[in-house]
Amino acid sequence: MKTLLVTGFEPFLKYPVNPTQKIAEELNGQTIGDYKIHSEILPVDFSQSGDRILKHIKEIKPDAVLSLGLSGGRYKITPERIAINVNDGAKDNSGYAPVDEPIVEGGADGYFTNMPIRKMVNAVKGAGLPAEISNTAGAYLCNHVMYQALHLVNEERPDMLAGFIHIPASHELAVEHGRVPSWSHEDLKRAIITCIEVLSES
Ligand code: PCA
Repeated sequence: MKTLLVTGFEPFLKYPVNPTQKIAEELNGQTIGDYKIHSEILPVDFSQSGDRILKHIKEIKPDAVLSLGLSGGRYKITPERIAINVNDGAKDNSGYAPVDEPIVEGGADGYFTNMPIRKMVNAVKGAGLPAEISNTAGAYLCNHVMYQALHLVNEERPDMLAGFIHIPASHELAVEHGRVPSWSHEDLKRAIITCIEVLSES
């Protein structure tokens, strides 16, 4: 049996609910294919989230780490292709808004995920749910944790798989927020389970 670390994020900015938190919490302890899942929730905080994901990886020693983030306004499941070495964006939950900062001083400009994202997209579509590869994870916290995990892969853990999936809002969030396209929690979770099944098979 292999171990998969799944991470979700806490609520942030104008989103009082983060659907990735509920998905991660519900998957915790489950077995999907060859993977036993261990979930953790990350803070939306530039000074903490990177250290937290690296600490979880060091403690849990997963074979793969799949991070989930909300992208309010997207209407498909979007596995991310690349993480870039930039922190730039709106205030995090501690009120800090970086401008054009490197995540890792002297680190690679970017890292491609080593997860089978094309197969994931095809499998999610095959399950009847909309999906496409995204070519930008932005420069906010989602890109930040994806970069941190892939930097570790490239520096120390070449055998570990690391990737990131942005998901649309859930109906629960859309009801609170008022103006964002949304999916049911069940469909969001089914899409993520489908991606984990692909990981297990490849
Ligand atoms: N989405 C944000 C950070 C936390 C989350 O769920 C992002 O896309 O960077």
